[in-house]
Amino acid sequence: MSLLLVTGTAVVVSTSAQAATTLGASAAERGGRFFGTAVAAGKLNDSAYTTILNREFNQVTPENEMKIDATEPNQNQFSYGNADRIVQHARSRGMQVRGHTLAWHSQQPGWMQAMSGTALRNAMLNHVTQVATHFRGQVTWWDVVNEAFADGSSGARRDSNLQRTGNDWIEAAFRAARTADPNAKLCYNDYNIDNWTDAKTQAVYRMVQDFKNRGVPIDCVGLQSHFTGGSNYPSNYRTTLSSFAALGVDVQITELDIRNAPSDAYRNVTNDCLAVARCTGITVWGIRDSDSWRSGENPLLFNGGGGKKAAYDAVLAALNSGAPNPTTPPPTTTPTTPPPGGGSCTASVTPGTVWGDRYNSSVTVSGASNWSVVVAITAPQRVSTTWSGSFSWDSSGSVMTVRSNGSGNTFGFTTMMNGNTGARPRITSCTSVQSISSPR
Ligand code: G2I
Repeated sequence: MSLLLVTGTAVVVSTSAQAATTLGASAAERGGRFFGTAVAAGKLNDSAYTTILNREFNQVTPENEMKIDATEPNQNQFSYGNADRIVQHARSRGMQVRGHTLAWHSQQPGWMQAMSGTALRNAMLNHVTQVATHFRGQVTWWDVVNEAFADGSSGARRDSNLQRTGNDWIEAAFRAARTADPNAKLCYNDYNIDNWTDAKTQAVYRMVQDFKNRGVPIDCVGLQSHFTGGSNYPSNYRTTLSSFAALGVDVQITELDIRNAPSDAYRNVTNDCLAVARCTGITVWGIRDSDSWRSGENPLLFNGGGGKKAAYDAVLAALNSGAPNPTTPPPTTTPTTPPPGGGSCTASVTPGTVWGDRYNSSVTVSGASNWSVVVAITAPQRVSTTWSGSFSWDSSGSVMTVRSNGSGNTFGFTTMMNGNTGARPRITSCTSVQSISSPR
């Protein structure tokens, strides 16, 4: 209960069970998460726009104003006016800022597009250093590198002038950003890395895993999550979020918009983020449908008149029914699949080496020392080699049950692809097994 004084009259208002009424406030109550939006400097004079911005959101990403062509239009001449305006608007209202983006193949100024080799590498590093230094202390997260992987099944880097300076250009950018702003969280950001089984998702996952293993500074992964007709919300989205998080990075949904704004998909995205402790927030890519880069698809939470759409209500309700602030710090590993029946252990898959015809996987179990994990393989793929567990198979040959055999909590196996290069093993359950020698 709290006491609210209104022009001298005491009014008693019950606040104990009152749900938050804005996206940002509700997200903040869910473990200090944020709910943000892309902002265009040119719209900060539109009061209908800023009314919604200031009321609903507690995080802002400049939509275009921190891109390379905006901040360094001529080599070594930096231009921060529009970006500074957005940062000032946000920070004076307690909104956190995501910097977008320091190194990208797109929206390069003409002078940079014309460069290559060592000159381009040095110009890129200088840009990262100068811009991250200018915004030091004002930007919570930086999209250090944006969209560096190719679409499709190759799992390769995207060809670009930056990529042609050498495969290490990404880690070089991250190291330069860390030096320039040691307190900013440094993120890799991309689209089409939402579906866990996509080659692009797996390739980005392996890069982040490699960076963590080698001590390259990386703190977060941004999933843009532009869901169009051809790139729908995938049912394994939560697995993707939790798998990246299990590498020891935060994850954020950074540019969310969904064609025609179906409430179900918006609700699912929100619930998936809330289910993963290290999913620290969601940014939608614009406020009203009319502000969207895909305005013809009406993909946002507010209509052109600034009215709340059904998807807005779905997101706010999902946020409000999420678990409140966790009392314990988020775990560094999160379950790939919630264990059935109330939860006895969790198992997460780490992708291993991939060859032309086969790939390795390892599975780590937490929460039990005697366990039984069921793993589903997609036919015609077949497991050919196993280690560090006791393996048995059902009659289809596609479902294997792995029991602990005293060799630790990680087991592994090799899967022959047999022509299906996309599918990956799925954990269907993890059960803690009572040891016979130690009855309770
Ligand atoms: O393409 C959607 C997004 C994909 N991920 C990275 C984001 O940075 C990207 O944002 C969009 C902006 O929403 C658009 O506003 O990036 C586009 C350019 O790659 C932006 O479009 C540009 C137009 O190309 C320019 O002609 C225009 O002057 O927006 C500029 C400002 O309206």
